[in-house]
Amino acid sequence: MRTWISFVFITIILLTVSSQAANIISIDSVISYTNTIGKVPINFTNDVSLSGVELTIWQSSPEVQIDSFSFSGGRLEYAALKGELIMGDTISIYAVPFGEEPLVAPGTGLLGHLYFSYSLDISTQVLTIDSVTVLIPPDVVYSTHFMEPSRSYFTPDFEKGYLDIQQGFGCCVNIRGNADNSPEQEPNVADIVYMVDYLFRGGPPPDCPMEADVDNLDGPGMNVADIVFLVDYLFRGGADPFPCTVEQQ
Ligand SMILES: [Ca+2]
Ligand SMILES: [Ca+2]
Repeated sequence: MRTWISFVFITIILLTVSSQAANIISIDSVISYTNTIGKVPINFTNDVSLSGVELTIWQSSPEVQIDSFSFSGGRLEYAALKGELIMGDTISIYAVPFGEEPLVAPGTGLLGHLYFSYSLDISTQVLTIDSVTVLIPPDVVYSTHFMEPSRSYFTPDFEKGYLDIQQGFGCCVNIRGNADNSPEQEPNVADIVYMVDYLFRGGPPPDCPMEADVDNLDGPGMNVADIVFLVDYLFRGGADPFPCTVEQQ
């Protein structure tokens, strides 16, 4: 009897899970830092062919701005007719294959990435990203729908997400080592040259002292040990530079 009840219970759970997974848009929950931007993946699953996707979501923090949405690398990147409309704390995203473009075949994967911006001195916080319906009188509605080729549409399941903004430290971004403050952030040989110039040839100091303190020792300044550490990392398979999220020693 107990086995039979367990079987029914598990079957109900499996049916529930599979029906939830059939048509769903889900917002990932990710961590970002006060000294970086926020980048949140949005995924969707559809079990029927779609002729369009519309998603309207809202974020909860007055200190955070929705910066943009990118379809790059996503399942609807190919659609020519797509875009986003930002309305304060809300964004509506749409993609509609048209002309000779194929419909969105059943499947699962990335819709795109939502980008958030905020000031360096933002307080640490967790913001909610949830679906919303926006009515603009007299007759415009932004909502969340999957469109079918028959021109009918339906509301998929939705899974909200969170952006957890944690404390970063100062000017440093990602891992340390970008001593010359170049836009690509990843350390390379130009940063070694910059550090050598500074220490031994009267060159300018790093804009961000933490970027040059790659070994997180004897900071906040830098010394030759930081250069050796970065050379080891780039050319000898050495350890990664310390992340910017570890407070300087
Ligand atoms: Ca650099
Ligand atoms: Ca150091």
